[in-house]
Amino acid sequence: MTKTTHFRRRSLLALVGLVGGCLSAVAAQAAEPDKAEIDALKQSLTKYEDYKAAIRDLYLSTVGCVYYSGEKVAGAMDYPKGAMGIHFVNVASVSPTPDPTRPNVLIYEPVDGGLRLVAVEWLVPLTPDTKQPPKLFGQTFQGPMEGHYPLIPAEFHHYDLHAWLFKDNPLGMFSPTNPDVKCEDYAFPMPEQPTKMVPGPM
Ligand SMILES: [Cu+2]
Repeated sequence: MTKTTHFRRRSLLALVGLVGGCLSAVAAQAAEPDKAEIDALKQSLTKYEDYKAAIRDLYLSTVGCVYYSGEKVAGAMDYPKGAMGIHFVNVASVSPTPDPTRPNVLIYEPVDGGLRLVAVEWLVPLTPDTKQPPKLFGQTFQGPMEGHYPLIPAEFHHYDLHAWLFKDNPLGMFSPTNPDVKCEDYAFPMPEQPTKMVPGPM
């Protein structure tokens, strides 16, 4: 091979690498949530750092601190080892069209005898009119799945999306479980089996 062809090949490879890099940057951007939107949402929810404010707005505690062993079960959700924490659910706000400014669930972690706001969650019921999984912040909801028994009836077939707005999650902001959330040292730890999936829209 002459020096020139060698050089050309290298520049071509570099160019291909550059184009590839740009394309993957675009793809990553599509899935990346809008930071300003997330910041505004966090800001609007900081009042719920006081769980009593959440209760006054009818986000009601489901008491158990939910966590998963990371066990893989066929036909069930793939929940990495970690906790979801204590869900405070505003049932009346649940609708087929999720409101990005109003999550249906506030999630608390038991810390030093108190409750620390760590995450929020949207629940979207699966209905005969469901055409596709809902999306918020560029994220596709997980599911459809049964309700998270025993704290939610199994018959509540739904999609859901978690967002760890108030505590870092090494698995990512939208991972369902957070390995850094602990349910030990709390009166009502609630180990759960990964939730069963159900057939989606036909
Ligand atoms: Cu949850």
